[in-house]
Amino acid sequence: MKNQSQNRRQFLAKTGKAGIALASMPLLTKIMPDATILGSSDFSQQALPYSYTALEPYIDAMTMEIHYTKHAATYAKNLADACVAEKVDTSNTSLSSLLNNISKYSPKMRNNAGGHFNHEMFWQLMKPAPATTPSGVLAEQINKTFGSLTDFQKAFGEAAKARFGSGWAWLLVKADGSLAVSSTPNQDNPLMDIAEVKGTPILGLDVWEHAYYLKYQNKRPDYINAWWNLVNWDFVQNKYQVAITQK
Ligand code: MN3
Repeated sequence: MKNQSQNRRQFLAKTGKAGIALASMPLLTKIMPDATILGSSDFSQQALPYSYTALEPYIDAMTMEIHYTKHAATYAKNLADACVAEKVDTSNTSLSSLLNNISKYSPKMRNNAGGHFNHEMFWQLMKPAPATTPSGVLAEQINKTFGSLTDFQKAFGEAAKARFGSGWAWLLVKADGSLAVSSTPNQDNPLMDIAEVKGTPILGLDVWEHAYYLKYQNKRPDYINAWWNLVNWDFVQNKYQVAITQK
């Protein structure tokens, strides 16, 4: 009898915890089980750090919802499929090391590993307005490399505007620790061994039409200018610190 009642208490404790865990799960993960089937968080879609409306008026709620639940979720799902097909052990491989060796894999892996990495970073490097500015060593390095924050934004904006078709603009830390601006086509990024300019991305802007067309239509430059109001410079600063520490 004692054992039975202990078992019952343990059962209740366990299911009680499970109930709480389920209740506190973000709604988005609940409706997209496919995106979370992989063990390592690097490989699965994480919850958005804010609501779909949080970035308005610069990025509208419908764009955010479609971008996150359709486009980005599909990259995560296709990445999972590619990892199974190409025998990548996701419990034992980091996404960045996969990207470093992407030339050894299929175009499907390249497009979706890049797409997943890029979007996971993109959600985090934005935050609701008001706009902030970089500080500390990152601010110093931006001034040293580009002249000023405005000059950096101009160079980055040019890279974003000049990218023909779909792609990304980047601020990255190169192997020698210096900063550079680049752009990549499609879902490529500077971590890939096939990238023209290689390094660790610390800021990236999605210039695929799906990222801005509902609100800005053909006016990509207006989207780029508005986006500076959303950059989470604390996140970029942290990425920078980690990147230069690892050099
Ligand atoms: Mn996108």
